[in-house]
Amino acid sequence: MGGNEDAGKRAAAKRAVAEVQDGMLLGLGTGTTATFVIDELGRRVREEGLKVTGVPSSVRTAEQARAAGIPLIELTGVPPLDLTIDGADEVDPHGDLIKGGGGALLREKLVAVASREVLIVCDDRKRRPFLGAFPLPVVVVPFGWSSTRHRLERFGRPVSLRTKDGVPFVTDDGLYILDVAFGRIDDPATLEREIRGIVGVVEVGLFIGLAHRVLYGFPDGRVEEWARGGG
Ligand code: A5P
Repeated sequence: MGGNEDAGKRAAAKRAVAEVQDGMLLGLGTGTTATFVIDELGRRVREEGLKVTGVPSSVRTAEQARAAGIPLIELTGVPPLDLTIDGADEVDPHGDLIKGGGGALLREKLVAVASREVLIVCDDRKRRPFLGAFPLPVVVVPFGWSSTRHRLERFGRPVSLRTKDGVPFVTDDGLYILDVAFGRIDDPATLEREIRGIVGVVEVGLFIGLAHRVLYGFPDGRVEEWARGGG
């Protein structure tokens, strides 16, 4: 954490917001990088008169966006969102992601799948040769959560209930999160299907094939772009 990492996040966020055009319906992600996105978007709304409408992926993001002067609506899917800008915890060479470190992965995925384009912004250090060093967040129903945890343990990896201040962390939708320390995930698409098939699991923080582009920010302000299907 710290200044260098923030500089990379801020550079990627600024580059992403520069692409936003008048009239866009925008998905707004959650997390520290998304915070920089909302700051910059709010600045453009206030100073340049940019006209956009945001669809927030968390209560936290909604509060920040509202305070920044960005008009908001809830997710309906009709019409589709023009663009979603969100962060990630890890990105692999295929543009597949682990998300959910901030606990908002369910709403983030709902917003992402309702978008024509998903643009990921992150510090360059989130770029990984494979996914899984970051514990994989799995959203579960509180009822019977420890029984769900036993079923997740069949993958042979440590599973822990996410807590905050000594009590279970509760998502905006009243759900719990189990973090699974895979270490290395060789086949994220198959793993996503297998985990989602477990009774009690609502969603998993693997975002496969959802990101269209990724902007990697560096501490010196440089930004590198990865695009799906690009050279
Ligand atoms: C929130 O649930 C997450 O998916 C975030 O997008 C992700 O954890 C990245 O967070 P930071 O921007 O804070 O690193």
